[in-house]
Amino acid sequence: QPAVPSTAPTPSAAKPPPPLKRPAPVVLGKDKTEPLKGVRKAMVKTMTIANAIPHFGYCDEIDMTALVNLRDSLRKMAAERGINFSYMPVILKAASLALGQYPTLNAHVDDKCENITYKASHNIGLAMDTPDGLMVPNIKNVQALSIFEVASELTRLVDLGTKGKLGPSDLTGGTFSISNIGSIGGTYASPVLLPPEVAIGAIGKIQTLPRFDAGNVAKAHIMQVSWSADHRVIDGATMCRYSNLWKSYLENPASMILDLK
Ligand code: CAO
Repeated sequence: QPAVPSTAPTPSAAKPPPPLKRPAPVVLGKDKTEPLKGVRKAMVKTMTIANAIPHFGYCDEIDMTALVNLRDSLRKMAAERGINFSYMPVILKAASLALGQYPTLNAHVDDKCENITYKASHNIGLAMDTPDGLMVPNIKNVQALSIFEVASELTRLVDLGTKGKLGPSDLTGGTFSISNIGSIGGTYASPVLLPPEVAIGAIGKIQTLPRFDAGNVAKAHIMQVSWSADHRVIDGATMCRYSNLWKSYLENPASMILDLK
C-alpha cells in the first residue's frame, strides 16, 4: 500500500533557529580583584540610592501584532532616509503621548522627597548595553519630536554608545526611562528607578504566541512590560491607567495619529 503523502512539514524542513551568540569562556585560574571604576562605580552609587526608595511593580502584556505588521514598511521608508527603524521609536513616542495625560509620571522628586517637580520636557532615557557597561542616555523633548526624529536621535545615541562616546549632555536630564531588555531576551523584569525620576518601564522580547481573537485561537505578537514606580509619590492606579493608555497606542498605532502634534 503506498504511503499517504503528509502535508505537514518534516522537522528537517523547519527553519533552524539563529545560532546563539556565546562569549568565549573565561578561565581565570586564580581569583582576581579589581576596583569598580567609571560606569560601574556610577552604577553602584545610583542603584544604592534607588534601592532605598519604596518601589512598586506593575506588569501587563501588549499585543504588538499591528505594529509588527506595520514595521516592515516603516523600516523601508526610514532606511531610504538613512535611519535604522526598530520598535523603540514608536514605543518611546507612545510613552511620551501618554505622559502628556499623566504628568505625575514625568517628574523629579528631591533627595528628601519633600517636593515634586513636574517636568515640562519628556526627556526619555533608554537603558543601553554598551561596551563600557549600562548607560542610560535620554532623548530630549520627545513630546516635540516626530517618530522619525525619535528614530534619528536613537540611531545617534546607539552610535555614540557603541563607540563609548556618550557625553554628559546625553546622559543627564532624563525625566522617565524605558529599558528594552527584550532586544537581548526575556519577558518580565524588575527595573530599578533612576532617581530623581519616579517611573521606569522594562519591555520584554516580542514573541509569537497563541491568543484568542473573536473566540478563535490566532497568532499574535506579544510583548510584556514591567513598570516600577516610586510608591512615595505614585499610586498603582495612576501607573495602571498610564500603562493602559500607552498600551492602547501600541496595540492600535492608528490611534496615535489623532494625538500626534
Ligand atoms: N522584541 C523583539 N525584537 C526586538 C526587540 C524586542 N523587545 N527589541 C529590539 N528588537 C529587534 C529590533 O527590531 C531589531 O530588529 P531588526 O534587525 O529586524 O531591525 C533587532 O532586534 C536589534 O534591535 P536593536 O537592539 O539594535 O535596537 P533597539 O532600538 O530595539 O534597541 C537599545 C536599542 C539601545 C535599547 C538596545 O540595543 C539595548 O542596548 N538593549 C539592552 C538594554 C538593557 O541592557 N537593559 C537592561 C538595563 S538594567 O541593567
